[in-house]
Amino acid sequence: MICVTLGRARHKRMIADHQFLAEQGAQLVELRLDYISRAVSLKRLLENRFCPIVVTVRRREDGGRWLKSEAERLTLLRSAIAAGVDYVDIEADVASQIPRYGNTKRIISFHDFDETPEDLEELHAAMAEEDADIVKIATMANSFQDNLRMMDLVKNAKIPTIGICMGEMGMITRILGERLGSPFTYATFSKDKKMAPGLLEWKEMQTLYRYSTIDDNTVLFGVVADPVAHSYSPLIHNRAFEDSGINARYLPFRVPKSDLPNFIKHCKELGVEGLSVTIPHKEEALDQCTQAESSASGIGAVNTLVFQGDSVLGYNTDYRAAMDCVEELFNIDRTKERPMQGMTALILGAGGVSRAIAWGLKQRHCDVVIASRTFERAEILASELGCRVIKWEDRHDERINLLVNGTPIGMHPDVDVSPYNETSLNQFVAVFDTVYNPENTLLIKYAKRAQCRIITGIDMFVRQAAYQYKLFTGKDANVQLMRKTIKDATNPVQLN
Ligand code: SKM
Repeated sequence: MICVTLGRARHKRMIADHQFLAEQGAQLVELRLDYISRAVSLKRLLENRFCPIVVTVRRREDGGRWLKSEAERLTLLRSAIAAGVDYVDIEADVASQIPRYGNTKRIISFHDFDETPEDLEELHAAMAEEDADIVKIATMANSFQDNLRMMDLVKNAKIPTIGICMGEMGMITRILGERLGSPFTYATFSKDKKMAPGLLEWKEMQTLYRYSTIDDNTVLFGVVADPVAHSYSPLIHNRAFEDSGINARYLPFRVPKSDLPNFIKHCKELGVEGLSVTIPHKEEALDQCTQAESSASGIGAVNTLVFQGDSVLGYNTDYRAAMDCVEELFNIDRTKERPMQGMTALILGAGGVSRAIAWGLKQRHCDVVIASRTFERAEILASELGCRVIKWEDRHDERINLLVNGTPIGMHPDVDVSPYNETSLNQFVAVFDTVYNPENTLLIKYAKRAQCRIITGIDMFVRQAAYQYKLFTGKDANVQLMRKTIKDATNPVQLN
């Protein structure tokens, strides 16, 4: 079950949104009375019980907005119990002052916005002693280990327990709540109303993660990154799983660089069978592989891990996807030994994606030139792969057949910049922008105007994801659906 948290300053809005949520099928709504700006009228709020409710009056030190006295707050909680609300949220340290009455269930809560305390078990035991029907512990995750400790606590608890790690790093503790045995988890009504760090949107929990149908047989996949919230991988992989009726979910794992080996070690016990890997983990992930395909070793990075028994298999589907795009665009004969001999590509940027594309083009005997805003990085990449290097300022002077943007220049929200001048483009240059959000970057717009042939970031993103899907499930992905899903999400709706 998902409890949708509702915080509104006015009674009228709180009541209207409660009704709306109930009509949309919400099974439980948390009314955050600390959000109400005037004197709270329980009578008005509880007049119509559109669906079961949790009443919460959160103090400021626990992340709430309550400004009045503590005595008034406790009176409000007692009154809510007297009015027979379904659940009341009582902070552990005041629980002894709020007696049980009627059928109202007691959620005994604890919040820590800085860390996940070491003594979680003792904390839980003490909270359970407070005549708790449900124990709710919400703490800040500062490492992936914090999630593991929290999930263990929930799984092994003898009384119904909601254990949440807050922040982007803790998102999985929210998504996997039901599977761990939590009576419910929390979600927000809409994204613009972020009421706690890492809180996901109700609709997202329902339609993207399909929370209530995650069971013990659900196979997990995910993207490991730091940060991770910007990634569109959960969107397209989950849509594809749903479409093909596979009982699998794809989750966002925010893991700091230093935590990656430990995280990979725990994937098996978490039920994770495969991962997409992105910034900043692609190189380190290769070191964690027991076996890697030759292209991944050659590039020095993986973007895909598959766990099989005790083996960690590494792949680089960025490389495969990018080469498919280039070969198709130039109509390259793959049977030729040196299919791109005589062609020159200029790659802007010296990060992971540039490395994968440069390696692929060099394998095909293309002349590759690297330009990066940090000259030293370009030099290192060029010398490792046998490419030429030029200064960033000289990038418009090269005669080229293919321009590849491997920098983030032009990416949302900085959409009004291009890494290359329009005047230097012409119909004889093909332009490949690896930025996928937005698809129509300023560089792609320039390229279209100059009548260049183009490859967009979405072309590449969808292909690399489709390869991953095949590696994860052994089945072909619905590529059309993946493409449509990401296009809909990244291209703003055009109003007349
Ligand atoms: O290589 C991909 C990776 O598989 C997923 C990803 C993302 O989710 O943003 C980006 C690329 O690095």
